[in-house]
Amino acid sequence: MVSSNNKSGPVVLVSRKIEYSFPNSYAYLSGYLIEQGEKIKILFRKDDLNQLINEILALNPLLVGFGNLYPELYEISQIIKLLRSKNIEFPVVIGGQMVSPTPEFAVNITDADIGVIGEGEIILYQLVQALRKGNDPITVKGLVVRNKESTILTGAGEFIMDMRNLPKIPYELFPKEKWLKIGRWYVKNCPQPHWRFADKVINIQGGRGCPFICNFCYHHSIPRYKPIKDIVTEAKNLLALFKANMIYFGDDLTITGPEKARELVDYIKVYKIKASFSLSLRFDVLNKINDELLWELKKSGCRIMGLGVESGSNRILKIIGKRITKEKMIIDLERLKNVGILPTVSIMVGQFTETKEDVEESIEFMLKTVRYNPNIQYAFTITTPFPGSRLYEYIFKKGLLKDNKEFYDKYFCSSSDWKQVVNLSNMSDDEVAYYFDKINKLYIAEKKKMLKKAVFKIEALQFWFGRIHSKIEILYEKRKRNILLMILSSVFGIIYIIFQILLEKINLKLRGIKL
Ligand code: B12
Ligand code: SF4
Repeated sequence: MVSSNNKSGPVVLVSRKIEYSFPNSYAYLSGYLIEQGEKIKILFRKDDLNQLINEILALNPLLVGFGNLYPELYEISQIIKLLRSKNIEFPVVIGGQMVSPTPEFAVNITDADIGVIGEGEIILYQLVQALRKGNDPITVKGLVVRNKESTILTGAGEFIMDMRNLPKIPYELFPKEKWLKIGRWYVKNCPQPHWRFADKVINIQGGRGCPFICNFCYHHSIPRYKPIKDIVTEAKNLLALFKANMIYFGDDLTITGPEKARELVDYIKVYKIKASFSLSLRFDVLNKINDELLWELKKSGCRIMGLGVESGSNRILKIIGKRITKEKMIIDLERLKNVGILPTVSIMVGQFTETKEDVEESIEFMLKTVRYNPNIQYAFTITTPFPGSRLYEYIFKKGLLKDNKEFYDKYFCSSSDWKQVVNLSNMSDDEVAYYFDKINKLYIAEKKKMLKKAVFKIEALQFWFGRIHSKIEILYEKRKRNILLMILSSVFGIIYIIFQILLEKINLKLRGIKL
């Protein structure tokens, strides 16, 4: 039986490093456990894994938890390997998207004792209670448990049905210098007009699950939404608490139709919110929002709209399950340009049965929209059939891969983010790579044609200046007592801020974006 020898120890959860997004999963997990009176410690993964292991051991935890997205699976298995070499006396628990669709595989490949399937708040709490009382974890629903001889699935677990009952997020556990000033992260890593240097961004989750089933996507739970009024109230409180200027509605569930967009605009007015916001939307929803309401969204603060184009071929859009045509998407992107909302969009190459002609249509789509609005921010990916998606099922049905392990080996055989794991298209591997490269290059070339040269020079300056700033900060962190470095760091810090703000202003002007 899986048990813990530290029955009164804290629950230790090890999150990924915070970079450009707030870790919602760990925020809600810890919030729920704290509301139940549990002791929680959140650690963040670091480059020095031995130091991380020592920190975990020093806490004598009841259990240690890791997890979240599939790309983290390998690194987490390496951390668990190191932990195991210390003969630990507490269970290792994993959870998140990397576990839920393939639970038995995930615990076996990582050598974890227990996997939490689906939403973790209630299940993890029930597991914590069982471990504290010395009960067998197999009595808790929603788990996969590895006993010596077998792997046991304990059945469907409980989740929070009413989104109004989501726990309060214990922000004090998540260092705000890491997640609040996201504008600074963008300037240092990929300067773009969408995000501003001085942005302080709060993250609002509008719901969970999704009623659609795009063929590349996975959801472990049914769709549920928070009332718009609650979302806006939460935003108002957080904006005040963190003196933030921007709201990030990260999931495309916040606005499910024009009536929700209307509610959002109205509540923003009622609560007198003076902040910018980024909204994620499906194109079929944007299509139903008329021009007048779109203007109102813009006036109420909508600066960025995140949308998934995915393909410029109507045939592929149908296969994905997008319920929209390229013609309608082009009109919608033009409408966004007309009201001054900055779109961020994605296109994938290598979709199921995709041909060269389909990708050429995506390229044409991209070129047309960039010509109309060179401030569109595109991201291109190679289709990856992540576990849980319809495409993942397909690769085994069609015998393209043998099993979960083969997918894992192929996914983790290179560290590059943009690689082809399985070819689902009607193109050869080389052709997929060629077209992926082609769309990326043509995008950059078209932007260069459409925007003034100075824009690129300024963004390069912003980027390099940011890198130098990071280097000085690291140097200072290492030798905090060195007075000369302290003076250098603070003088440079002030010049840095002034310089970045100035560069940004010029850049936005050159791009024709009003502040
Ligand atoms: C916001 C978001 C992001 C953000 C932040 C992700 C993050 N790590 O927080 C960013 C933009 C960084 C991102 C990036 C990617 N994402 Co993303 N993302 C999302 C999105 C829209 C919301 C996630 C979220 O915040 N959910 C809210 C929280 C509360 O839910 P949760 O994360 O599922 O956590 C719950 C449970 O999973 C569980 N749990 C999670 N972790 C743990 C740990 C323990 C110990 C336990 C017990 C339980 C547990 O309990 C939590 C609370 O209930 C989802 C879609 C969705 N609506 O879920 C896709 C989604 C998670 N992303 C996905 C993917 C594929 C990616 C990328 C790989 C895309 C890419 N090709 O680059 C990258 C990977 C980045 C990386 N290096 O890991 C897939 C995952 C598919 C899969 N089977 O793994 C999803 C489901 C969307 C999809 N297309 O299918 N993503
Ligand atoms: S891609 Fe977006 S709309 Fe499609 S299923 Fe996933 S979350 Fe839902």
